[in-house]
Amino acid sequence: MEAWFVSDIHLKTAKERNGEILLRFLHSLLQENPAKVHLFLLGDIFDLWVGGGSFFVKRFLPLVQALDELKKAGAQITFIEGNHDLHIASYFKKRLGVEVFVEAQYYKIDGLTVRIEHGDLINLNEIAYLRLRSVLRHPTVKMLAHIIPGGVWGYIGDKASKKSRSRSSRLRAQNEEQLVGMIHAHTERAYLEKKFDFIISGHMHIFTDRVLTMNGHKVRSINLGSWFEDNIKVFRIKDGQADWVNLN
Ligand SMILES: [Mn+2]
Repeated sequence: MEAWFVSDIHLKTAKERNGEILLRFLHSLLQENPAKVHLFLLGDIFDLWVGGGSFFVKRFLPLVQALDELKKAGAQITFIEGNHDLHIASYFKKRLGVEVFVEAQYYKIDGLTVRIEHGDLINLNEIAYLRLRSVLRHPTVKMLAHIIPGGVWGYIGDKASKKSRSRSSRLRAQNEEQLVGMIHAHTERAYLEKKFDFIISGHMHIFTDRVLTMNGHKVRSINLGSWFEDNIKVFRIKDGQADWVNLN
């Protein structure tokens, strides 16, 4: 078993640097042992993808094709939606056969219990966002997501991503340790709900990988960071061993 965890690439096009790195990575999985692969996409892979129309499929076509090939070669693919990729099941699930979820999920990987989630519920101070999240997740918006043409979402997204960039630089200005503290507090809250060995999230754009002790049980708490860095790395659990793999 070979599980890979990727999030927060925030791709605007398939052709940009990170689009090419992702494509190369998907092709490498395809060439090695795809039937052993479980690829976890933990949200905000795209800077914007709303609904199942052809607009976004065309925009990211080489990547969509690579995911399709990987799936057909026997890989398992799980996509947890972020706050930038919304209502994607009608394409990813129906057409590509990718599992799509919004909320946290648990998987048994080589005997380890792994909780995965996007991570947009970690920072409880983001009240405005949490409100927006419940609006975006409302069934009426889901319906609209399929009625409004992709190009319109593209326009709204370009505006929104300018705002969200200024928001993330504000977040970054906060003490990084404070954000890591939130990730760990979330780890504790989640552990009380249900036990696990690993908890893996994105969204916070903070690379962190720490072993915490919960009721005498060692838990590994990971945030995948983002692809806004110079060094791109992804997390892997292979034959029960976990490590980071550099992609460039
Ligand atoms: Mn996010």
